[in-house]
Amino acid sequence: MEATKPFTEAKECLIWDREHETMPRPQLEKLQLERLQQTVERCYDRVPFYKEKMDALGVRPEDIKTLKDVSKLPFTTKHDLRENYPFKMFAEPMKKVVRLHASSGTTGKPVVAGYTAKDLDTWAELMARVLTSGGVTDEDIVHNAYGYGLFTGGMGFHYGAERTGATIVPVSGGLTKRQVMLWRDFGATVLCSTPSYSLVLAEQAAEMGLDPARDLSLRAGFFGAEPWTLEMKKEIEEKLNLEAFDTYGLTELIGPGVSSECPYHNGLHINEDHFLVETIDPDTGEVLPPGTPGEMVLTSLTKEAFPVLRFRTRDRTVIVQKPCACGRTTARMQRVTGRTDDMLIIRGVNVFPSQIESVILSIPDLEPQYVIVVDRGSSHMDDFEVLVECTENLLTKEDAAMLEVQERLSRELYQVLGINARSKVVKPKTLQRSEGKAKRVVDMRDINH
Ligand code: DLL
Repeated sequence: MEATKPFTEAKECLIWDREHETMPRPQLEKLQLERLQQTVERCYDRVPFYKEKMDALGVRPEDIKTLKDVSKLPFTTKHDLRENYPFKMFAEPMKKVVRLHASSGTTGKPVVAGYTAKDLDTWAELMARVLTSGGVTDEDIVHNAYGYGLFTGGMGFHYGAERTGATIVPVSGGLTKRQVMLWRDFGATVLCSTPSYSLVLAEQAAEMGLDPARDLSLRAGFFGAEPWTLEMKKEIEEKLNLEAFDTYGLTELIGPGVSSECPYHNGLHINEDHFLVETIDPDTGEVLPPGTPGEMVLTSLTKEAFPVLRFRTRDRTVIVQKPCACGRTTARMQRVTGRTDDMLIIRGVNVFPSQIESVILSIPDLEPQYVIVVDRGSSHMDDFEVLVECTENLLTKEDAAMLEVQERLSRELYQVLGINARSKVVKPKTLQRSEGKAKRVVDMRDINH
């Protein structure tokens, strides 16, 4: 895990809910068990899907006597949630549901999340924890560029920031030039956005002749909703002159607010009093001991409208239970390196987009704007191409320089992946930008063949 120095050394680490975030473990586990038992009972009694699944496994709510007994419960998958679209997973009548959000599913039906008034209150509390763990107080101006709407990012950060007393600027994604003007004019100190959109904003600021260190007041950013490497983090911190905090969550569990980094940057603290975490082997479903890499599985412990048992996130991480120097006792997850279903199999080799991103960002003449295209060639061999933008600086050099960078990229991709990739260095600002989550992989194999 990375370890960098706390960003405000003079300031003690701020904690929003000291009682829960620093609770001694035995007490925390007791609270988790009570909440787990209540959640299982609620699911069994109110959600036919869970009753059927639990009956089929021969498990009843009263069988949950310890936290380990969670492994007796059935998993919930994205597929299960889609099958029960839109409201069949809800444990409360619609009369009690005061808000709906939905995942940004590009294929098929989205996953729909319902919230009671109490769920919204819990969520705002969790988001206040997230922002406070990055040093946000009522003196901050929070520029929120996460999309508002069905996506949970915008409203999640919005109500969390309000709860801390900070001034929230609800900009949402898009109209990039205007965003940069508002950054400067309002004196935003905190940015909330996807990592990829923060780079689009940085690019725009540079185009407008702004130097973040001189002209902007940003000092912290909360980035999540998509995988991003440590190299990407460094790039964002340098380009925007701020400290980047990794923040994680998902629609199925609540939205953002599941876990977030503290100033020690050694993993994301999981809000364990609200979410029970396990790691499993994605192939066998077997529960793995803490410290072992695997797929993260989450159970909601306090949700009323849309409780979820053992949700298979598909996100790959490692859970660490050691206490942290910030004072929190909650377990930490390492930054998510990718999803188990993001893995590309190219000519029989497993390739993770994050490996490619690391290689690109280790080459100084390349920008963090890239796209990976996989197709099936005429000989039925997978064709694999990586397109990356170069810096303006490289353009000023001779043509040979561009070719040299391209060759270096191909060589280093081969060293890391063990297969040949065609790499193509393109001019700056030619690849498509996104206002939310970036689309880095275009896999034509399923579409064309
Ligand atoms: O992305 C919620 C969110 C909004 C999180 C704003 C953080 C900030 P979904 O659209 O349901 O919810 O997508 C959830 O995004 O399963 C991960 O694969 C990925 N993801 C979320 N945060 C991170 C992160 C929101 N910090 C899916 N690092 C999750 C890596 C992340 N991947």
